[in-house]
Amino acid sequence: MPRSNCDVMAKEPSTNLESAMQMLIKTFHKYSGKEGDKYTLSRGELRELLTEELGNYLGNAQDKDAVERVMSDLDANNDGEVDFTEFIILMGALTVACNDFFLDSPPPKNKPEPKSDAKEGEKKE
Ligand SMILES: [Ca+2]
Ligand SMILES: [Ca+2]
Repeated sequence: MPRSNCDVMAKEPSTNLESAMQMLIKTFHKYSGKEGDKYTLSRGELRELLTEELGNYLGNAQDKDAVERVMSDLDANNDGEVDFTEFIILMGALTVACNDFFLDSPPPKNKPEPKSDAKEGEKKE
């Protein structure tokens, strides 16, 4: 794996996006380190992460079936654990879903019209 720019973890993030990356990594390890393999989420760890960190998005994460579903969706290599790559796919999918919602929202009213007709005729060649 290329590691060239991964020193982002070694220093203070200077942009929102860098902080977001750090938060994803830190949040994953906060839960993955609780039991079993330090670097993967067991079912229990996944449930805890979902309920404590993503309660707003996955309202029914307390529901055991919901956790099972997320787990089987995410566990691409079927080892019963969610590793960081599998976790980041969930975060990507959720972020895409949020972005779709953003795109579907009606634009605010009173959108200023761009005035592009001021120089009509000037560009004819
Ligand atoms: Ca673990
Ligand atoms: Ca897995």
